[in-house]
Amino acid sequence: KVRSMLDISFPPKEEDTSNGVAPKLGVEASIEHELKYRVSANNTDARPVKLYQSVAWSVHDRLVDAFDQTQAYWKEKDPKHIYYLSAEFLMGRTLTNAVNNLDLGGEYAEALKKYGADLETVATGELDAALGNGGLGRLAACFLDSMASLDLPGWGYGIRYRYGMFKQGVKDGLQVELPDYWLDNGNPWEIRRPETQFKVGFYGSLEDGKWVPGEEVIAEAYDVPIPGYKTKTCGNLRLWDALAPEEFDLEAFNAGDYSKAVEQKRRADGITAVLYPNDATEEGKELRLKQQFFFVSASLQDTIARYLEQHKDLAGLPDKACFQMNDTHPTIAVAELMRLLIDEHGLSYDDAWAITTKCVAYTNHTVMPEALEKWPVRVLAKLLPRHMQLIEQINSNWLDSITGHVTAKVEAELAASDAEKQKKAAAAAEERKAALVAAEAKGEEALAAAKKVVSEEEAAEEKPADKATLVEEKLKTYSIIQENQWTKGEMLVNMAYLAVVGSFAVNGVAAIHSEIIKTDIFPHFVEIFPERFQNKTNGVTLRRWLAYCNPELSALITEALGTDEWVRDATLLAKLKPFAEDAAFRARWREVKQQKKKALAERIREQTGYQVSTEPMYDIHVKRIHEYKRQYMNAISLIHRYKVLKEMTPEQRAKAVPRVVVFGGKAASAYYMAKKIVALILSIGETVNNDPEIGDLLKVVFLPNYNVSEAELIIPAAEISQHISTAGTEASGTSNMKFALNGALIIGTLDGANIEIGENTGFENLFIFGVKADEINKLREDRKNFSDYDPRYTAALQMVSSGVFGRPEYFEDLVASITDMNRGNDWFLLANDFASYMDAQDAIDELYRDQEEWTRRSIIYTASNGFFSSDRTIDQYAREIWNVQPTPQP
Ligand code: GLS
Repeated sequence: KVRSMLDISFPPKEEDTSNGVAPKLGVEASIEHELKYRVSANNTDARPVKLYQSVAWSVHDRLVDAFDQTQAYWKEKDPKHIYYLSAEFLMGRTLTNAVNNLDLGGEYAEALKKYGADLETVATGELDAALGNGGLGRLAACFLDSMASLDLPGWGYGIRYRYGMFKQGVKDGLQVELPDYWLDNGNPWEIRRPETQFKVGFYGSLEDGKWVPGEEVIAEAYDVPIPGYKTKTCGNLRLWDALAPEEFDLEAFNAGDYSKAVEQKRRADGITAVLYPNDATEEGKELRLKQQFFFVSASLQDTIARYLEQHKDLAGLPDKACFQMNDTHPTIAVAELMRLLIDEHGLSYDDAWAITTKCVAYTNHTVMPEALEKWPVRVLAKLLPRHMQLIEQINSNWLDSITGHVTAKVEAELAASDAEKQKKAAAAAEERKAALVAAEAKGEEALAAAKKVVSEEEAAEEKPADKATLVEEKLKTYSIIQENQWTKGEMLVNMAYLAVVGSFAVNGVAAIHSEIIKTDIFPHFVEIFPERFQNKTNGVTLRRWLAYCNPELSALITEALGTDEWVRDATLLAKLKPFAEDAAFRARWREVKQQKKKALAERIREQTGYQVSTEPMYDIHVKRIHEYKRQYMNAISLIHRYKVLKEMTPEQRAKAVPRVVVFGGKAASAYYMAKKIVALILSIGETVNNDPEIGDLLKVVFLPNYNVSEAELIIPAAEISQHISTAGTEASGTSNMKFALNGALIIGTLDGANIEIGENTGFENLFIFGVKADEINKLREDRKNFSDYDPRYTAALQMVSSGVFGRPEYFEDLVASITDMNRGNDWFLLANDFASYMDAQDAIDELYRDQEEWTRRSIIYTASNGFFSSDRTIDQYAREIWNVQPTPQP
């Protein structure tokens, strides 16, 4: 008898079902085992990286244990799950976080002594997993950590991009983009699941109402275990890779056509190749939609398949699953869930709609028009014909359902204006009558002329508006499918509208933002379902963003509070407040900051060659480069600062407050102005940092390749941090929270979460400046006649234009974008805010002279901002949107 694989019993019949090496080998032995067998480090000189890999694999095994146990437990208990659908998860490094969340820090530190290494150094062998652009993707990563730490049954679902966010380099004073080979050294943090695959179709046609895709790819799962903090719970991030259904076309190969033979594979590879391809071209657009549909379809199929393993009736799906759509990127989920329920599982349209709208919720993360996705109907209909058909049906049902409401609204408006109009019309008719009587008295000819005038007037008189037309016009503003306002005749699907109609909850990410989406983006939807709109102010995980990135400060906090419970319960940080008044404690607080500044100074030297002192104030401005975030305004202020320092006498200079100003952030490769802003900062640095007259009084550093790991180094070193977006533009911001928790003071506008940070910390402790969100529209209107330029501002721009920082022609259109009425006209209102920004900067210098008061405030910041723990945010989502319960293992 030939034995088959099926004869092998699994799990092993003996009592040992403990899964692998971890429980059998202690930490030290497991590292040794991995070093020798898994990464084969003998006889190679790549031992430092191999040591990281071995440690990572050793931790991996322990994670797998926690993961298997959690998932088995949840399967048995069958609680409702939250599925967080996101095109981005900006995870950064995993090692330190995993070891500490598993509470194995001590054991690993001990084991590594043998190699003369510490965990911190070994951790630098890991490449960042940069599967996200910035705040939105990092928020998703923080949320996963909090979900697991709160024992909430939840998975993330996303895409396993082979190339993450590009690496940023600097060459000849400009940003250059390099590919991010993050999987190069293998990835110990993922588990490939060839047994979990789903087909995802594209293109094709509808035959007898049924979709026959013209192209199919296979989605294959990779699981990334997400350990909660000091709990047995280990959640999951499931990322999809795309495979060709037939990797290799043998027929084509035999016919001599090698390139055709691998064509399918090439096409499948393209889908998961790179994070957010360039959006500017048609091909790019289609590929992005393909990515979105690819991961959404696989995730929904996967969830439904697991549900059906344990349940028969899909009507119960909303009791077991909630899909949170992270921005509009996964919005096609609304149509795909409908398709799966109707076409694959035989439900009626109405039943499917009832289920969908109980399962799906939507978070809006931006009010910037260019980021609110609208897909051309043409593109959608070609790539996903069945989905386009469903969207049309959803839209038509939606418009039908509100026609009554809209008609009543039109009638009310008409009634209001009718009375007024009738009065006017009656008066006009009287006048005309009088004119005819007067003309008649003058004879035949005059009467004929008057009659002509009257009939012309009557014809020109405003006809009562046609109600039906008004209703039709108004309905268009609610429609999911709309005409492109720029390209007449092109129809677009407004994905945000589809998301609102298809979801049972819609939320913004900070209090002000959640108001703005109600008043400016979706006001007409608020009329229909006011209860759907909520706020969930963002948060950050205190594990990564305080406990692990700043162990020195954490130790001090723990010592003061007499417990490290604050890592789990951030409200306890409030108990630090009295320590702000303790001079000895303040001295120790400063010592920690000094240590972190030293580490950053070392990094700056390594990356840029600039030697910076650790004495000056560390002033940090790190985030994606964007006009609305106004790094440019900061740059202009630094030119002014430089000019002032140059003009000072030596006595005056001796009294100046020295600063090291650090910028970091990537400009999207196709974002013309953002790249020029990077270049300007680099040029200012080049001039200022090499000016012997200036010395340590001012250094302007652009630290390349800002990413999660750099942030972990930079944020603890900050003394002041800048969050200076034009009011009303930054939905929330999350680095502001990280800086505040690490005791950096904030200079900022009344925008996003700055406002709530101010409320918690006391506005008097922040440096707030600038116009308010509700003034913006009028100020933009007034820009046409703006002339009130601050002379410091004009002089600084003059220095750019005259070439003080080199390449004046290159910076010409950057300057024009904020000075020329016809070329941008300062859309983000730098000129309006500059003077108050400078006042705030002066106040910062003044306060820094008083180190005791400065440190006091720094402690207050940490003590006041526990609210911004993502545990609090996730707890609110779980209670107020998801209805998902903590399910810890006993
Ligand atoms: C963003 C916003 O711009 C940020 O203000 C916000 O903090 C973040 C997370 O909610 O989402 N939206 C976006 O498209 N990218 C972001 O970082």
